[in-house]
Amino acid sequence: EISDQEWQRVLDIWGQVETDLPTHGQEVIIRMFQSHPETTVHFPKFKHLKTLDEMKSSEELKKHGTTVLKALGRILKQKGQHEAELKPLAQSHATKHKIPIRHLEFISEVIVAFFADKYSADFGADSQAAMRKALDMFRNDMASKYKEFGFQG
Ligand code: HKL
Ligand code: NA
Repeated sequence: EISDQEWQRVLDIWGQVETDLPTHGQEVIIRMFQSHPETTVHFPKFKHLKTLDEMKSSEELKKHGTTVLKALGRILKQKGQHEAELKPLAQSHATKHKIPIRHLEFISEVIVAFFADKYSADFGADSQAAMRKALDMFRNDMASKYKEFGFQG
């Protein structure tokens, strides 16, 4: 159960993230690739990006990061009432991209750690805990939907 105050904390930090989605999105994807290199297997289109500089220079990577954060923001703003937003996302990640739940856990960890680094003053322990709860809920609901689509994740 996520309280109104916890959702408020989540959406407060999201307001800051939304001031520059491309930069935040790029950083999330790059940190995920670097801390969990096995996540790169899902992206043949980024296979040519070997170095950090190459990743940073890729407009396509930045664009992908932007759309991911846009989609995540749309979901978080539903404050748990996200069935309509989640279903098509779960379907594509289960049946088309075949993304293990474990990898959703990686990106969740990366998001919390990155925001904690970047917004140390405005994203303290309570806000981090609230964001973790929201991302846990997102992931649990993705996992249930995965099963409906016949993917064990
Ligand atoms: N993706 C998300 C969100 C996530 C924070 C969790 C999210 C939100 N995705 O070709 C595509 C691939 C996508 C998308 C198009 C692809 C490969 C892929 N995604 C991989 C992943 C991984 C594996 C590292 C993880 C952890 C992850 C997590 C949102 Fe993800 N993704 C898309 C999207 C949207 C922007 C698109 C799909 C659009 C869609 O499904 O429309 C019905
Ligand atoms: Na994309």
